[in-house]
Amino acid sequence: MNTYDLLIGDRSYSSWSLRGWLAFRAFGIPVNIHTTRFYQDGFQDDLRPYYPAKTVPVVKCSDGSIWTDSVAIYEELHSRHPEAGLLPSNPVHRAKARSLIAEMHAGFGTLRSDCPMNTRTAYRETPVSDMLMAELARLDMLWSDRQGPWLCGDYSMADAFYAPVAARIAAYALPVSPSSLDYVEQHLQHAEFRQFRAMGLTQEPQGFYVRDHPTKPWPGPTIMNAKAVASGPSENATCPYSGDPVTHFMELDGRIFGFCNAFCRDKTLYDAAAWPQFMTIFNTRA
Ligand SMILES: N[C@@H](CCC(=O)N[C@@H](CS)C(=O)NCC(=O)O)C(=O)O
Repeated sequence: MNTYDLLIGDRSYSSWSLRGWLAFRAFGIPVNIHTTRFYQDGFQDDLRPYYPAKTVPVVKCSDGSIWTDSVAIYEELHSRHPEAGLLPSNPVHRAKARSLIAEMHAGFGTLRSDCPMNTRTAYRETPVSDMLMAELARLDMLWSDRQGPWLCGDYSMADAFYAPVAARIAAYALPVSPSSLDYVEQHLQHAEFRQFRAMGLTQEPQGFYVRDHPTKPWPGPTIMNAKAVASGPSENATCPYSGDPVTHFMELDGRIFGFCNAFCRDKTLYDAAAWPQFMTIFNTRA
């Protein structure tokens, strides 16, 4: 059985990384995650083991192959794990999913450059050029014909490719149809999207992505009000994620929970309800 190493960029900002990460994590395919940061000296060093990759996401498979692009990543995973459901099994829906993915991968340049993904901040309003308006109208058209809450039946890679677009519409308060707003809301509620965002919040912000528009709270689901605390004891002796002994602590609802390191604690702190492993402990009274 092959193993996979996935290198991604800043979780708050790297839209292509979100797609690559969802290709594994939204479909239950095990993967070792490695993180790099843009605009820092280490970026080229971090990419070197993935030669000839120039960008993230990139996958190194234990068979020696390197997958250097988000489309290559999900297509290769789909070929190797056809049962995982990255693409719909219905041929008509599958063709539609591939068309939607291709259009996203090759297009929407104005949306991408005017409104870079930033899941740390939401703006009350954003100036919208005619070119951006035309791309939003195209999204309204593409998203209006959905098979249920998601684009092509069950959640598929078509949805994963549009997850960063949904994040942009939410963050920049972009004008789209009520039906498109429902679809955006689906993404904001999606557990894996919420997990990726929560992990991003554990990292230092990068000033490059900040825009000078009036801000508002992130429009996703209400976050449970947890806070880090210096010491235990906690209700749980072992980390909900690793099973290792607890060393870092969090208070929620007047109760103390423990984790094996600061990252496990903080990703929970930023959106506890997004993590089924934690919620299993939370929903079991000690
Ligand atoms: N076509 C690539 C695009 C990937 C891409 O542009 N990644 C950005 C981050 S979202 C990146 O690595 N930028 C760093 C750079 O260009 O130096 C894909 O789909 O994977």
